[in-house]
Amino acid sequence: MTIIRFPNEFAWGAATSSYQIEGAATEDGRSESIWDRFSKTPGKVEDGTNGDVACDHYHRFRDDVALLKSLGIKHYRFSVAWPRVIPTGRGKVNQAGLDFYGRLVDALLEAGIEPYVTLYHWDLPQVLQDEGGWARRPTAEAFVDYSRVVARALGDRVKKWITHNEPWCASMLSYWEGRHAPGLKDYRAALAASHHLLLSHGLAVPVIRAESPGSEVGITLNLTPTEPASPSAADHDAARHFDGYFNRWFLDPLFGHHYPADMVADHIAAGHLPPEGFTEVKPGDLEAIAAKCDFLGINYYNRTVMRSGKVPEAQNEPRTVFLAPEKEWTDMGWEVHANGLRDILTRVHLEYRPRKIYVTENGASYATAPGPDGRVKDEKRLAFLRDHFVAAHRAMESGVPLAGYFVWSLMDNFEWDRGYSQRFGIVWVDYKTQQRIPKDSALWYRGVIAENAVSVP
Ligand code: IFM
Repeated sequence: MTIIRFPNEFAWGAATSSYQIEGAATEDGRSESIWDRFSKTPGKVEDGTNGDVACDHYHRFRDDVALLKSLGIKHYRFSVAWPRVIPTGRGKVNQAGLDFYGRLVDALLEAGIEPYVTLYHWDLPQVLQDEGGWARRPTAEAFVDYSRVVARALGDRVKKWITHNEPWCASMLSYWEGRHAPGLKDYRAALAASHHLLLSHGLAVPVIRAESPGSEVGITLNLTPTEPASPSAADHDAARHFDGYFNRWFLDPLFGHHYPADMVADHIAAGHLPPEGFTEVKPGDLEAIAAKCDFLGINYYNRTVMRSGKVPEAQNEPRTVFLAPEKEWTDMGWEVHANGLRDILTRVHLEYRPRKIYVTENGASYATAPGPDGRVKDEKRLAFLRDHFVAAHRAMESGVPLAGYFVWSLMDNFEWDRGYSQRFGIVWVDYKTQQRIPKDSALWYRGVIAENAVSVP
């Protein structure tokens, strides 16, 4: 056994998001979000389900806080639902909705758990989508006002803020690939959405700091190390393009480097942008987006290996291939590749130099259910997490300023277009009874946190 120790102040946590766990979709004045609309549109969610009830966390949050405490988890990342706080998108605040988060934060603090609040994890009020959503600039302005309201209400107690979760998903996956709400397939709109998401982040950073003195503010990106499937020039170019589409399109402007020129050229050539370029970008926008943050959140799930050539069924022109055999894929069909975490952390550190990094999500979907003894023996998830913790530690050894790690997810929940068919939780949720059962991975994680170390056979 090798024992790998983490720094004393390392933040071990777990993460969730509002639409995926809260339920209570119409309670206390919450309005419709784009995910309510999308999930209730036939054919959009694999198993035809939605987040109306989900894990019923809205009613059971005190038990869930007790669960976190019993697992020794001292850092908890959750998101605030915009349609609860400002049901009309902008304007009047719904105090009942806001109060829910005040109660949650108080319960966490009382249990000795630090809250990390994500302001936007995809549940845009539908009323704003009706105006064009993130494809339109006024949504960015509305986000800044909403951020001010939440930071003002919680900012005395919350000291870690994440503006957005995975803007790639909120733009490209949602407006171009059409797989997430609002389900559009319009590249121009996706590019506009990406810009307005980033702009809203940059404009919100100083507002949050002003409302929540002494707090740390950052943004979370989902990143994937990208490599060519072969040494051919065509595969290299496919990898360059995908890296630009997924990683650099967001990293570069956030760290003051403008949108990547090769990608702007590709988009103009493909007709996704007009010959004049990215006209949504107005004077001052890039300076705003590059607002200095206290940390960068990175969500890592898998690497991407690119093979050139168009695939008719994919929106995404070049083909993504997995090099590992199928037995090393999770139930999502994602390859297990722990070293990719070390690679992406090291790359971001060397190329962009964020002050501090958190892994704000990492985890795996495996369906492992309770056995006759009620125990959930999710060995694959445990091994997945262990190997990724080790990969993160290797990155720290080479200088990456990694401050914490949030397992995705605290509990099984609504996995977007895959519905309840995918289980990412370290805690099993029985959706009929709402019973929670910590899986073996959760019990093992409790030991990791207690020891602040990972034992590797
Ligand atoms: O469930 C999602 C989460 O909402 C955002 N990051 C990826 C997870 C797994 O797909």
